[in-house]
Amino acid sequence: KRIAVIGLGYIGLPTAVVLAVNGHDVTGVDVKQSTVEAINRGELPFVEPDLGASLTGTVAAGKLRATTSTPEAEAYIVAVPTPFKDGHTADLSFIEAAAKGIAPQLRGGELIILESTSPPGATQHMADIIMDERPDLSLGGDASNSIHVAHCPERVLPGRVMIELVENDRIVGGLTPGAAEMAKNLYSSFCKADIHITDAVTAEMAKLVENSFRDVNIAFANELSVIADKLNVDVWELIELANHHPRVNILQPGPGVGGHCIAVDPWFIVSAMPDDAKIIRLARETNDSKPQIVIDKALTALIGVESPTIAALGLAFKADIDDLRESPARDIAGRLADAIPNGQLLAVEPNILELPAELHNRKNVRLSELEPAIAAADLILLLVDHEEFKKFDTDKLLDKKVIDTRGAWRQVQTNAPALVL
Ligand code: SAJ
Repeated sequence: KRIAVIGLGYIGLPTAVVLAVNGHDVTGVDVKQSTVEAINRGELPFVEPDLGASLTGTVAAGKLRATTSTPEAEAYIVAVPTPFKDGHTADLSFIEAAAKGIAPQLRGGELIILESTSPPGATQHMADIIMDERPDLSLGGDASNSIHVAHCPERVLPGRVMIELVENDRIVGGLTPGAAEMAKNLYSSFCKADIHITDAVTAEMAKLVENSFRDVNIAFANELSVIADKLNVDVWELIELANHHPRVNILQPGPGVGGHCIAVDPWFIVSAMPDDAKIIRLARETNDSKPQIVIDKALTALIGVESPTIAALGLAFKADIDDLRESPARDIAGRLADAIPNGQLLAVEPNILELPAELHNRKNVRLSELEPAIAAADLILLLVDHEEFKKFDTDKLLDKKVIDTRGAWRQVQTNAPALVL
């Protein structure tokens, strides 16, 4: 099939490559000239394991090319960003722009799939825009001027995209049953797992609900951590014990929830249904309040220390990755540094070579190795449970103040009792 993939980011580009590897004739479309040029040279514009070689191969074989304008195709896959605008509402302008680019190319018979994570109703909205531009077409049905629109959310984990694109189950929601069938056929050309068919709004909600489920469950653990702290109870022991019950499975508390999915997607439900999505909203607020709780705890531990040194261990949004986007650890490090103008913050992040600009530009923040940071610190604040930190010899912490937000060092018995949060 001739397929156009609109948006060549961390979902669109791997999808374009996988389609090309599986024999389709693929054109990638992106507004960014430098991305288009890199792809046409067979080069990856970002890091993703196993993607580079397939990209180079499919470009060299003439199965994949990139351009800045939408071509004629039999199927279109829209994988553009849906950021926030005005607080926590989804900005659909990139989807709208993609729809306006596709509309003039249509002749009837085409399949248009929205992959971007979207609030309920976005697929219909995209179809409405196309139909406004092209009143000569009809939505669904068997006529020769019919177009077919579906939603197929991505659910891959960055770092494992090339594996999960092939191995994860997919959900395909059609605006019409015919559109869902057509989308299922297209995805089954590369997806080896089950493809489940539903309507478009259910598919939109499925993606948002998966991430909200995780967010709500992490919020429960984070709330427990605050309650347990006040009761002088070790929250990790508490959760471990409760989880021995056959129907209980509590997640892990931490310094907050980061990344660009779990901390974002629940808001799309809340802003669509503000009066009804009460638990989902409270979970978001609970998780977002955790960085300030960690900061307060750290500053309390440092009362009386004239010019304190804090070792902040980890800046990434979760363990063993280099991704600092929407990271609570990074947020905490910056705000803590501001709160100790006479002190210094030694940031330890083994997965990066230099600090992000906003930390680098603060005079009292430095990137440090683990051992010297711990030796110099008045307070050790463990923010991410990276492997390096977990295997650190905790005997070296015995006379230190420690706040372990991840429960990685639960066994530490320090003279100044560990402040476990
Ligand atoms: N976290 C906790 N406690 C836990 C688990 C996670 O505090 O018990 C924190 C992490 O430290 C991190 C955040 O939550 O800051 C999110 O991490 P994650 O590993 O739960 O998820 P992501 O954001 O890397 O990827 C998620 C995945 N969704 C689900 O597991 C339901 C992934 O499958 C999705 O494809 C991805 O979001 C996405 O693109 O939506």
